Amino acid sequence: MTTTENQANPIGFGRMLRKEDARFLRGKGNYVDDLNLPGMLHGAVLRSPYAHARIKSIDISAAQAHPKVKAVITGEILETLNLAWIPSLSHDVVAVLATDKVRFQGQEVAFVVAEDRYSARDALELIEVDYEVLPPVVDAKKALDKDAPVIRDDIAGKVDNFIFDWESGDKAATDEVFANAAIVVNQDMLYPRVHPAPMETCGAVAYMDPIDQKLTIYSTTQAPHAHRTLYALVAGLPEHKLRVVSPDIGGGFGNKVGIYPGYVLAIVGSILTKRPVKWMEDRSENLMSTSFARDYHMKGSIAASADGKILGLRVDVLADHGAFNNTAQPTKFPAGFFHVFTGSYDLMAAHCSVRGVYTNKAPGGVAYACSFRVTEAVYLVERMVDRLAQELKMDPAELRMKNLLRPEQFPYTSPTGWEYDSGEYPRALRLAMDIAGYEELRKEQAQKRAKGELMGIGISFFTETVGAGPKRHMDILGLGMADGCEVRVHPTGKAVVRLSVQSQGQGHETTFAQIVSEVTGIPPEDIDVVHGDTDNTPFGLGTYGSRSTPVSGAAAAIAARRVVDKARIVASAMLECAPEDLEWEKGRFNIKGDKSVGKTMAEIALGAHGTVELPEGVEGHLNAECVYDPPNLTYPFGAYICVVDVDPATAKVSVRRFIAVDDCGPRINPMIVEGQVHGGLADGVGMALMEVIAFDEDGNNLGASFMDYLIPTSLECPSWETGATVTPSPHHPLGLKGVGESATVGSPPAVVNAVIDALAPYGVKHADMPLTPAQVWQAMQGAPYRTDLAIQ
Ligand code: MCN
Ligand code: CUN
Repeated sequence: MTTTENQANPIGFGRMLRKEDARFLRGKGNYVDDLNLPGMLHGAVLRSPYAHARIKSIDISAAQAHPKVKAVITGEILETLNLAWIPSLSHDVVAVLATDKVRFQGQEVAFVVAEDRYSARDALELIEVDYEVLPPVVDAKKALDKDAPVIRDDIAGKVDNFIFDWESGDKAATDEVFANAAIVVNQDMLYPRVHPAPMETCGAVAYMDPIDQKLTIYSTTQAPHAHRTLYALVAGLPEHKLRVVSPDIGGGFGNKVGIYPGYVLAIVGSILTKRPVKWMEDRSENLMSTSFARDYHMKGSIAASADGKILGLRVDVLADHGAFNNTAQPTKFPAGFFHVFTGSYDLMAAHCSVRGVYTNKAPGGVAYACSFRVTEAVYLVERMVDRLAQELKMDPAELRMKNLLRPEQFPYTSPTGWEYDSGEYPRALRLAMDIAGYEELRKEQAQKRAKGELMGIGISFFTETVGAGPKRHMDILGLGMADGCEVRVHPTGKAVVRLSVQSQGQGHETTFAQIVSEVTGIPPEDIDVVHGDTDNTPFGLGTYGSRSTPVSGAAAAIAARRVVDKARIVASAMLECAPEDLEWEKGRFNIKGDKSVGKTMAEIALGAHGTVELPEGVEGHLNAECVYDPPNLTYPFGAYICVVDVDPATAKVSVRRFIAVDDCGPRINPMIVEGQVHGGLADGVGMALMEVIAFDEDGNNLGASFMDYLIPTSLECPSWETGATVTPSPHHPLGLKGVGESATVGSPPAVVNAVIDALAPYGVKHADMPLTPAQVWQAMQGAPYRTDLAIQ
């Protein structure tokens, strides 16, 4: 595989400016809210002010009388269409509009369609809802109390807030390992509720064409094909009369995977009014009612020998899923991929159990660059390893080096049954330590500690689990997780690639052109990438779980290879030789041994569309497709080191340095990969230090604006120092692994480990995220200043 580092005109892999930036940098992107169809109406959602209340009555008469209002929709009206409740992605139902009760603050209660956005919002004020307020439960632990109010009394026979019990690993073997271990460390920790908070909120424009009865839904979705099929299945709409378009998307981060009530309401609004209807959330609606992430209460235990060989890992989780179990993950995985929690270590036995509970909070759980809960899994194991290092008084880098899986152990089957494809872990950690100057940093820390200054060094090593399917294991409501790609070379040698996945900022228009370029030799600027439109792209499950490169990227590579295979036959017909007499040189076929006689891809493309006679059974034109069902996930990994300073007077944490070594196999475009990593690292600093969606006892969401939900800016982030190792995936046709969520998954524990390391002189063993000054200050009050606890 060649890599071209030429910015101007590369063929194949290498640094190349993003094609899509030509419009983004000029402010010419085309987002859902930019769409203004003739005659378009505007919808607005009335939301519940209460976390838990019975709806006694809804009076819409005044709103209906508003001169600019065209329709007012309630749950009662949706019931007549059989759309008040829709199936969730995880064996539950979700209310589109509340009928019996509201179950979280911000839940959808009614929908107004009006001539303009302002009138729609004004008319919301005219709707009279008579609520009987009920006691809410926002604490996952209290939700399981016997006398806790039952949130889901819509489910026949439901008498508690319990959703599911699920476990993985060998409990007996783990118990035995723990019983015989020299040292066992226990630690409770919370991964708090956070929100992906994409720059663009969610929205849709729906239009039912009254002539041909075709419904087009422009929406902020990461998975247009899956949405179309689910609309067809749930609403009974004919799928060939449905078109889902996701135009430019201003960040998804998992927030735009599921189907939100607003999308359905825009569709119903258009069907009722026979006009296009736009619905766009505002920021508070996005933060209050769309998919959140985490909310995992974890009880971890780690067992080791006295000299620091990790033997076993155990975790018991209480998973707060909010009012509806609506997490967007492969349907057979109620806890997502959490059971990959043994991480990057070679240990004997492991067991995890997860209990899901309902609370009066917005539903969700899997969003925010999470790889289906690998985020929580990595946090758990990386904090546990650091806790063990603390107890053993061992350097956390040394402890990791001692326990990391070794290259010769791959392919490796984890104690909970995951088959890691490839890895060279110690090399990545060593590289990160070299970039950081780890040993020097420890010396500096010791000197600072002697002066009472608080400096911390935190390490995290993660293994990511990305690229879902294979479809025999993974599906979304029965739709197998495979993806399609079509490559068509035009007569003049330019090409179009049609993808089932959808970019929300990841740069697919560039990297997928580079994949096809790498295989065919056609320059990437001559390859157009089409995505995000079900009428113009092959079926597939969409972009999340960093699956585009592992799955759709493989489909693109294979389709492109099929094009090259066909090009050989066409070239042989043109050159009047046997196909075997030709030799491939990226972008052209030559007669073996004579480079002066050959045909370029452009010549071959013209030939394929021309008059040359092709062998019996070979059709004209130059195109191919592939539906790729991955044989396994890919397992990218990385070693992260964070250096922080904590102000002893104010307890404020400053991230001084952050070193990230990522291994995602070969990099299609190193610049884009670095961008993905930079963004994820900022996410990690945000979650570790400032982001949290908290609730008061009445169930009021305390993070419903960017004044309250803090996200990091460049001021909180250092200049990232990145490095790379390259361990190809043995089963991907180009060796590629995904990377889109790696840094978000891997970085929070590095920051937290650094802060706890800085606080070691205070005897602090753990503090939950976000490590705000208040939180750090509290932790520091636990014990007087001591230097003997410091890891040397
Ligand atoms: N890439 C590469 N070489 C590799 C692997 C990836 O050049 N070896 C490139 C890819 O071609 C792609 C990008 O890196 O352009 C990310 O690829 P991949 O890891 O396959 O992830 P996806 O494209 O499937 O993106 C999804 C992932 C997820 S799940 C979240 S959440 C997230 C993330 O991407 N959301 C994002 N990164 C985001 N970046 C932006 N700007 N916006 C989001 O919403
Ligand atoms: Cu979990 S967030 Mo991404 O998989 O869309």
